Amino acid sequence: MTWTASVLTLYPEMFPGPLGVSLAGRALQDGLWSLETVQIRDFATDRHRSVDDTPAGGGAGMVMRADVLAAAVDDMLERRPGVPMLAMTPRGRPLTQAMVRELAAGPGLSVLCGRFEGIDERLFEARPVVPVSIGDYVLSGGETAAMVLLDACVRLLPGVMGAPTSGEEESFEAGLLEYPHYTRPQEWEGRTIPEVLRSGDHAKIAAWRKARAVEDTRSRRPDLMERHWGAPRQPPSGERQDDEGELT
Ligand code: 6GU
Repeated sequence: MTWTASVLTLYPEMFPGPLGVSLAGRALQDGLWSLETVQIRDFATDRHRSVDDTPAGGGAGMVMRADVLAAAVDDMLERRPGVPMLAMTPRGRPLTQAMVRELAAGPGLSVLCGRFEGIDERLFEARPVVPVSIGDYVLSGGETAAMVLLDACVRLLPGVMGAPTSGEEESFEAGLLEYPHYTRPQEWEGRTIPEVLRSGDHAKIAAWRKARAVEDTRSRRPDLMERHWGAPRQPPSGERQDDEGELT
């Protein structure tokens, strides 16, 4: 069976969006995966087809109703038994490459896209829906987050990526950021490519790449360093200035 993504959303017209072009889009056309969208509003039961209501306890915005979402989720669980059901929300557990690998290895996934201020918490208590976040910032809705998740999964599906090995060395697969890349021209604006990369000595190149991966992970992502290596949170000597703090 084809790996299939079912997206529950109030904005089905956002899909496939960026998933319809390039690598994922070609794979979609080639039938290497499939995508369906479900309009959550179709599961509303009242005259106005409402899917949200004011937050209990007061506050800004609206909250997605548990009853309407549960009806949509139940329909999906019935139609696609055994397929993981996720919900994109900034309150979710952080998406990791390990989760992506696991999802890509399965039959596909169902993903509920949060909107408004959030989702009635009782949905997560009453249904097997796993809340997932793509990072510590707030999006206007879960749809773009679902696209991120699906992109990450689809590129791992058999036959999707050009070179089947290119997933093995990349960022996070070893718990580290990937080493830096270079290509021609050999000299650009007075900057040259590290000499070792032109040496043809594959063992030396591998050692250099590993060292750079460790160095860059230590300086940019001390959290990864700590998680995977148990390393102390301290800057290495000779840390590069441009890796500090601000994005610019
Ligand atoms: Cl999954 N949804 C929304 N709305 N914002 C997010 C997010 C998800 N992950 C990070 N920010």
